[in-house]
Amino acid sequence: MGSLTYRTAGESHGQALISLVEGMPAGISIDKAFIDGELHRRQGGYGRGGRQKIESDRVDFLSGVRMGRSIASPIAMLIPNKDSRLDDPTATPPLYRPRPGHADLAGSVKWLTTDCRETLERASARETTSRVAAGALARCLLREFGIEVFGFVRSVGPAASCIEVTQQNWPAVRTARDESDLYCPDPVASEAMRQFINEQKMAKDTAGGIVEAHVFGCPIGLGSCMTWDGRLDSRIAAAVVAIQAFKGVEIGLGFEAARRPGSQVHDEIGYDPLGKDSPSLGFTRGTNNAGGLEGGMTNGKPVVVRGAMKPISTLGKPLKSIDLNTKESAEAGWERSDVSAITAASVIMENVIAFEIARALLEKFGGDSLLEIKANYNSFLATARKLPLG
Ligand code: EPS
Repeated sequence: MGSLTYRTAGESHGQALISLVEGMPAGISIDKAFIDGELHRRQGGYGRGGRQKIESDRVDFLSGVRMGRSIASPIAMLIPNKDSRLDDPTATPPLYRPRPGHADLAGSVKWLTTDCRETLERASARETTSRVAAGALARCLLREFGIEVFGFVRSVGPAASCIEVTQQNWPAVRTARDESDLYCPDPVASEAMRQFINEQKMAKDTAGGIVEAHVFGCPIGLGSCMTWDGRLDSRIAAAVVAIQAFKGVEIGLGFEAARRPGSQVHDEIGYDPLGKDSPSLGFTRGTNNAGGLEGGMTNGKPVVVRGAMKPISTLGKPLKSIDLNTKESAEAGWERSDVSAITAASVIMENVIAFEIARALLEKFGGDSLLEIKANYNSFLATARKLPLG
């Protein structure tokens, strides 16, 4: 059995988006309603553009799932594009004026064309539909082990929420998030975010922000400090920065840790025998500044990640650019777009992190079927609970 991986295919206005997941073990109950629900959430939220009124993203399983369960073969998911018009040159005209911030300029030079459309169709964040499908599929596996992922919008421009998310309060916080069209559980901050987005819309400008995700229920020891690419923090960081328009990632305290002395950063260790049957085996930490990861491995505390998304690069009031054919100064091109896609970003980040956690879980406890993996998982925890081994 190989490791859990996924690939995506599809252009923004091509026929469809595809997500191909390999390495999913047999016997996982596939919750299509949950996957479609995550796709629906990705499409929603305040500040999105006209495209989301056209599409109603849902997966069709082409392979790998039989009667609602995985059968270990590659799982191909198809999400059709209703706004499919890539082969019609009048409906998808060439774009010669690259948008600052987008892939347009670098891609056009790289692929030796002056038509930015050839790059932008694939660079578009529409592709994140496929990533959410893969991550939501991986969450069907994680749920079997009591691992849950929760993401929300922490800030938009200068409007930020100070809400604290804990192992105890997160289900209530999630309910509050689901009541907000800013995907932010804090109503006062949501209102400030809405205002900031409105201001940018009026000014024909765009807004970015910070999204945050928490993973609950990971056993100790996912990932590894033995190889650089086995470190789970590096894999999570790579998956997050690979999301369109993301420019930064923080784990736990993140950059703030660099400003504090060690005594105010590291999480003191204790032990509570009452917790010995939990995935954290009774080890307690006074704080979680490490964001659940030490030495590139889960330490039993929630994994906490933040990602910074820059503002959308298609501006209603375009920035200065050039015409790639004439090299003369010109305004950047305009395409239908969003004022802010920060709500979508929170859903995308949540799901790409889930995929990395699922991959690491299978690396540690892997087997061909859910039953085998559960046996490995339970046997590891039972042995770890007996430490020191005689
Ligand atoms: C998106 C679909 C796109 C854009 C947006 C995200 O659809 P269209 O180009 O047809 O309006 O709204 O893409 C970008 C922000 C981008 O830079 O390309 C989606 O489904 O998320």
